Amino acid sequence: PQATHLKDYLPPAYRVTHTELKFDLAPSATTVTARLHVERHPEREAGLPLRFAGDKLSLVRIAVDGQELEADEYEVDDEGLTIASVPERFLLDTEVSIDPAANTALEGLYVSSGMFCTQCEPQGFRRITFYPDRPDVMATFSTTVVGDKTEAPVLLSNGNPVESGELPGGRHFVTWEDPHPKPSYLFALVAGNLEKVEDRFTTMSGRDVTLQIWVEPENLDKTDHAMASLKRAMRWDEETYGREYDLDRFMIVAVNDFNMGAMENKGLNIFNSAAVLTHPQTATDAAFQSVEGIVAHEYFHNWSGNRVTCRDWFQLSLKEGFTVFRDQSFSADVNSAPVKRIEDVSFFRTAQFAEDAGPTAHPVRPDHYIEISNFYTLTIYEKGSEIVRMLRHLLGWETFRQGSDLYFARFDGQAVTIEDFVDCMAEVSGLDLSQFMRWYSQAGTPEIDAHGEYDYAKCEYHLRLSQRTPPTPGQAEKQPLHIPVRMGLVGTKSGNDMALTLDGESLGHETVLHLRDTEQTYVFTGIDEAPTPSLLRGFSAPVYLRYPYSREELSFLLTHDADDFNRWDAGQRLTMLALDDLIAAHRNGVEKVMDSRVIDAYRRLLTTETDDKAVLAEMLTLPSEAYIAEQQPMVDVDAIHAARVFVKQSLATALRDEFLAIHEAHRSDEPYAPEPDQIARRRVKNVALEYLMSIEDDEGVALAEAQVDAEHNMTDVRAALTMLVHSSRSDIAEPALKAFGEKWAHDPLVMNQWFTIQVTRPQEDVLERVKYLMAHPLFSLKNPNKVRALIGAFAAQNRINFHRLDGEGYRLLADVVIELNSLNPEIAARIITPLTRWQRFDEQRQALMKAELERIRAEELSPNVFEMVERALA
Ligand code: DPP
Ligand code: ZN
Repeated sequence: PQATHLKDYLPPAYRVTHTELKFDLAPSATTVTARLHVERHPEREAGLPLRFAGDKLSLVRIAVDGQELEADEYEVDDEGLTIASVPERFLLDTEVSIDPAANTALEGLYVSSGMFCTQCEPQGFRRITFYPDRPDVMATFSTTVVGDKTEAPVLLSNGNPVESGELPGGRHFVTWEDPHPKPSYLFALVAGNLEKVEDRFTTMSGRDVTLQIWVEPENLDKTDHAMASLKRAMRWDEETYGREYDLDRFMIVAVNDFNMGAMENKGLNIFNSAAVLTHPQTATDAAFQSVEGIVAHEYFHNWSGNRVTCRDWFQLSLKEGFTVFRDQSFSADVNSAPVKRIEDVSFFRTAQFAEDAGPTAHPVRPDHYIEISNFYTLTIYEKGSEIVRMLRHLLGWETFRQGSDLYFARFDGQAVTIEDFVDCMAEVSGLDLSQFMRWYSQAGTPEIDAHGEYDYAKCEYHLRLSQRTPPTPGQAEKQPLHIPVRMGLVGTKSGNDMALTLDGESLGHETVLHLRDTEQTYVFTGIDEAPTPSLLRGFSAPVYLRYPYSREELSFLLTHDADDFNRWDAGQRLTMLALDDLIAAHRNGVEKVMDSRVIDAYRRLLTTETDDKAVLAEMLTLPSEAYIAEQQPMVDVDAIHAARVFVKQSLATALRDEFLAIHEAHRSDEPYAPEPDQIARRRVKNVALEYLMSIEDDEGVALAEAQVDAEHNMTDVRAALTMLVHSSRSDIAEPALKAFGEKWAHDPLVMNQWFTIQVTRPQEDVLERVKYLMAHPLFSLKNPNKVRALIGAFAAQNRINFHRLDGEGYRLLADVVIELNSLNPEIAARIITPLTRWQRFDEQRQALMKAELERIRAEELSPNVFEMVERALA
């Protein structure tokens, strides 16, 4: 497979301004008739051949301006259609036949649970018809869908329905018109036996919009939360960004087999059922919150993505980074803002840092790719969002909003670049953002080293910051970045932020330092007591920050830092120092001793009254094994696991009564609601129970068992059942697991949780369980959610067993990758990720992981898996 390079970008030779489609649906032989209004692109020369993409299409008929083409006038190969000579402006008519039932890749038109649906981003449309399948070709669409009246009573596409009727042979049709020009990746079609829940929304200018969520009939009771989230998101986007919805209806459809979370097709969002369906008995709080965020994300794309889209796929973060930033801000506004930030950063520092440090590291705007589907990554999405967040902080909200308004006004209906976005921000603010643009082109996580010195005699505090970005594949040399470092100095006696004066300028109690050079020193004057610095507040830039904090300083910040995020971070750092010692002790075979300062800090947390339960729950949560691993130079999975278990058990033993009291204080029988306060209480309660269960305390076990039996809501049931299944109390766990499995056998989303609970058990025999469950009648490699719930969860969350020294965990994953490579290349290329991170482990594991990668490489590979393996072994 060939790489595509950003530097080679050219506009297409021919573009399409209007697209008329007709689908005659049948599972194994659907006919797609297309009439494309084609013209030469004004920026390209005349007389070029026409080249449209097409993949797995059987061409039945082709005509230019009504004239059927002779066999020697065109050519069809594996990647598309070529016509040697075409007029400046013409109609292209084609008819192709496709096989949706055989489409297990889930790109283009496919059948899921008996229903037709599409996924076209990034390059699925070329599996539907011959087309310039690239985001800079924007056309209006008119789509007629013809289907069987009983099998597909509902026929949906983008825009507004303009005509419908009966046809002979028990068939019917609906014609849809989408007046907004759009690229092919936003095309959607759904047909099947669906039912809808309907609501209304009045926009800020008073227009009435019909909102519909389409689901399989048995899921009608699981749409309330998505609908409420949609209305909140629509209002929020009006109030916060001044963005109004622009069609008469907005539809969401839930689909069981889906590669992504959801897709922002114009007016017809298609969702993975896991990202839309919720019910207190079937979905956890985390699932409720994730649905809220994803519904908002896809809705926000209507402006940041659809009205203004990407010129080419290298600009993917233009829409994704900005939209993730928008959905994170929305979730922060409607839930606990500090907790949203803590959760996002903790995920970011675990997963994106790992990506940035590994062989698949790439810039937020990559400069080449083999398979663009491989670039729907944490770097493009989450690091892209962090960059937009930095812009928001550099400009201030008001100016940032002006920049956003300018961007939408100037580029409405166009396909643009990341420069276009950043230039709007520079224009409204007058800031020079040229150095800032390096964030988009340089891969790798920058490291900041900070050193502070207090000069008693002069009442000065000297803060020295230096930055360095490590080399990444293809980028040996790095330039310094423009890094905003939000900070304060906390008075050691008062515990308050001190007044900051820098170069004679008074800056208030908190400021943002602009680190631009490799090294800079800041001299704060009038500092009359030794301060403890609180740096990178709110994680103001996506960097590693190193500062040689003592444990006393961290305990101090944990209590006194005015920034909630940094208070949490101080706790994490304190725990990390203890974990480092314990990891070393485990490796050296010496006795482990618990740091009493960590116990004291936890005791204070457990016994001090706090209003913010959500933050408390975060503070009580230990860093995950994956997070701890990211902090180590070389990952020792067994030592990390043992050290973390030791900390958990030591805290549970020392603070048993406090944990019991906290659990008791946060119990409640009120009816379930997915509201921040209730969610926080359940979190605190279940975190406390987890500590008690780590020592299998009798009272803790009884509480867990009772919580499963009570069946009050899925959050509590899943948490307690997981603790039991992961404990040694199989006498209680096995019957509970069995009952759960029987009760929910009909609900795939619940059964996925049942798979995950089992494959994440720390017990050594879990691999047998994974294999057994893969043969379970409810498991299928063809369903991406099941693959993620079983294989993905095992590889990512069960680190000690995935990394077994006999290599059996690696072998299992490689077998799955090989099978998925032909079924669903996109999912295969994602699920392989843990194997690509071999560099971080000891030699023995490195050899085992590389051997599996080599075994995969010997297969006949899809471009997706080929690219991942090549990068991993480069
Ligand atoms: N559906 C994916 C998302 O919304 C890709 N656009 O991020
Ligand atoms: Zn998106």
